[in-house]
Amino acid sequence: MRKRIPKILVTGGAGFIGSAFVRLILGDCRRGGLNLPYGSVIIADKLTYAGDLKRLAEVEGKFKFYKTDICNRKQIETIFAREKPDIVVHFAAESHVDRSINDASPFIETNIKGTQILMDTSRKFGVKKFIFISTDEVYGEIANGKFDENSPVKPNSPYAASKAAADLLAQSYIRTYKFPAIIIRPSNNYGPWQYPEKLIPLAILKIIGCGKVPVYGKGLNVREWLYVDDCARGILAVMNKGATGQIYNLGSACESKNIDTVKLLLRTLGVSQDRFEFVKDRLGHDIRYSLDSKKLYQKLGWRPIVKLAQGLKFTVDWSLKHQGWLKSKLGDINKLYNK
Ligand code: NAD
Ligand code: TDX
Repeated sequence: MRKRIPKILVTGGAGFIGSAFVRLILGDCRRGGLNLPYGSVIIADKLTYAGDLKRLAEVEGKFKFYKTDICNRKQIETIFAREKPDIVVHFAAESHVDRSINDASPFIETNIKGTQILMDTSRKFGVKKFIFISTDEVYGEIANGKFDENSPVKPNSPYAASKAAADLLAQSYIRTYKFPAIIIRPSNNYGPWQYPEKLIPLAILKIIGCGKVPVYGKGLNVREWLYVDDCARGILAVMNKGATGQIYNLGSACESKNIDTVKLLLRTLGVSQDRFEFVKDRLGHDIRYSLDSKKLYQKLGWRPIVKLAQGLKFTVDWSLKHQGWLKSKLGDINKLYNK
């Protein structure tokens, strides 16, 4: 008898990481994809400023799309009643720390309330696996050493606090209802199609526009950089082989100070090393994130493939070919950073 193909509902599938995951699962098996047939991938996305269907152009016609707000319980229940998903992969979120510092409200709504509504609806309709995309930021900062999955949650920004609240709510549903959730905590992603509010695409956009890259403080903050396609493969490994009720860190172990990341990026772009400026620091700026991802490496056999220098090269090549897309976000970015 042929195995039934599971139906996968992806929230935030028009976003940066969600779209990479959708392109992977709808893509070629030889490239690690699942080549899923039409009808088995359903995307629910509000198409906020951060959502863009252009990211899905290469798999157009291969997925069903619902423009919806995850905070709208009625609409979400209607979608679940119609589609009866087996698996939910939940990416949808407000994702930018600087915006959360300007106004936490949409973060509380989407990241906390939206996650609650999705989990309630998943329980009601008997979803078999609910993958929640959390973040390394739930742990807060760490000057030395690494966070493993048992480290306490101590978020610092309003964004991180909203993600930690949702992460803890998922843990409470696991314990209380035996809810079949799996929590993934990825480190900083970068790569094609990232919205140019985040450091790497913002820096590229500045250089394309003949400006300088704004580096917060003295550029000493450390991030663990994960190429987005590696992240998508990690999430797929968890979806296929992860145990429900578990938490998995998803990091690259590739740490870099912001100033070094920016200088490497400037080299990759082939421009002078002085095309950056130190600017006012972010409020409450976390000094360093660092994940121990042994659990995922050892139990699920996932490994990141793309090293930072190579990933930046891919990202720069892609950006130079997609300058029109990056520049189309310039008005919004200027508004965000009050230019
Ligand atoms: P993104 O901002 O690029 O995309 C978010 C997507 O969610 C967009 O398509 C947006 O339209 C959609 N969305 C927002 N609010 C919604 C709502 N109320 N209802 C329905 N859809 C809504 O984000 P990303 O960088 O792709 O991040 C995806 C997930 O991964 C998020 O949960 C984020 O917290 C997490 N994460 C991101 C990173 C990173 O480095 N980008 C690292 C760790 C974890
Ligand atoms: O202009 C800038 N200059 C600068 O120095 C910007 C936008 C950022 N930075 C610094 C702040 C951080 O130390 O660069 C680092 C990276 O900043 P972001 O790209 O804004 O990412 P970060 O704040 O680290 O959060 C990211 O990683 C975890 C994602 O945005 C989150 O969604 C994810 O959960």
